[in-house]
Amino acid sequence: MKAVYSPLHARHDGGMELHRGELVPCFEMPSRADYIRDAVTAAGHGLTAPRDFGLAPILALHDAGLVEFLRSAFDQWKAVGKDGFMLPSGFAARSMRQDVIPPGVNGKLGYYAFDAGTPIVEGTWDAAYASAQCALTAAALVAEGERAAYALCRPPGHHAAKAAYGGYCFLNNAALAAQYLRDQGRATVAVLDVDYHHGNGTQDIFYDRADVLTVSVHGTPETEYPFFRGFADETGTGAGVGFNRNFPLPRGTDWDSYRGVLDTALRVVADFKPDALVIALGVDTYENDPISAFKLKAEHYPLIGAAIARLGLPTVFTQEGGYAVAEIGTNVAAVLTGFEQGQ
Ligand code: FKS
Ligand code: ZN
Repeated sequence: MKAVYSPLHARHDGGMELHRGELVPCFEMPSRADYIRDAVTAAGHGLTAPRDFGLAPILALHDAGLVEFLRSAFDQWKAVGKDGFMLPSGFAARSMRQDVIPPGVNGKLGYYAFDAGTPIVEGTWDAAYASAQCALTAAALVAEGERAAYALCRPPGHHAAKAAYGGYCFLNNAALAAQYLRDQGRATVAVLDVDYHHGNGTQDIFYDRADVLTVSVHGTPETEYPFFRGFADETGTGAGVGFNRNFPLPRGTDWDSYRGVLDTALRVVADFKPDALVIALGVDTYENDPISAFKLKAEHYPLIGAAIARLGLPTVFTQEGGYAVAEIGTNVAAVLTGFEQGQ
């Protein structure tokens, strides 16, 4: 399948993130995309550049204030004499006002961010915008008749909510792909998120809608990031009740326990009878991932791809997480190859 890739991803090189009480070099680093690009190319998936769909699809899903902040954040940072990378130092948590958007850049950081692990640098907007265009382009390829397409999105997207960014994510690439397919006449679309972390942003964006089913299989928020979303009792609101499903799993989950839950999640998707599918593809479920705690092995990624293919749906893959950098490319390529061989 075609792999949509932009070298602009490299403009986002975050520097340091706050991780378990320490500032450490970002796990979400540019070389991730280089490894993936090389491995998917070697596996025979031809690279293609993104088209430019502009800001309209982004503004259709994300709050205009968030988008404007992401666009201008680093300029505001420079205007107060700063350089390097931006992290928030105070959040609009319980007891704090949500209805006042702070005028200053440090206040805005804490207003729009939900963690201190997602630095913004000078090139972040360019990279996030290009990443979103990669997802939209992959969706367009599928809308135009390809069975499947892969968007090599970096930065990732599934934590980015309507009006908040975090978890290394700024714009929700998977949600943009799903909405694009809706806009091209697919009446119903499912998003299945197999990243190690709960896809809280995608859930947020579609939480009150019945036309886009969101399903996520992930490390339990009892112990895992993003901690405050991803529980099984989050099933949707209003018209969306029943159209969000979460499958939290404990640390240490291996393939034998994972496969049955993946099958259940795939059955939920199949029962919805969607016209198209978006897979939020993280390979941080891998046993050697430095920030995650599942125990999947390289041999399991083709099986995931084949199981997804058996749904028989037009499918867009968006790249999400995976931090065992040297193995990330082969694991991603294995999913895509498994999909093609399993279809
Ligand atoms: C800060 C605390 C924990 C956040 C983990 C983010 C995981 C991101 C991801 C994505 F797909 F979005 F990239 N870090 N150090 O893997 O879900
Ligand atoms: Zn993840």
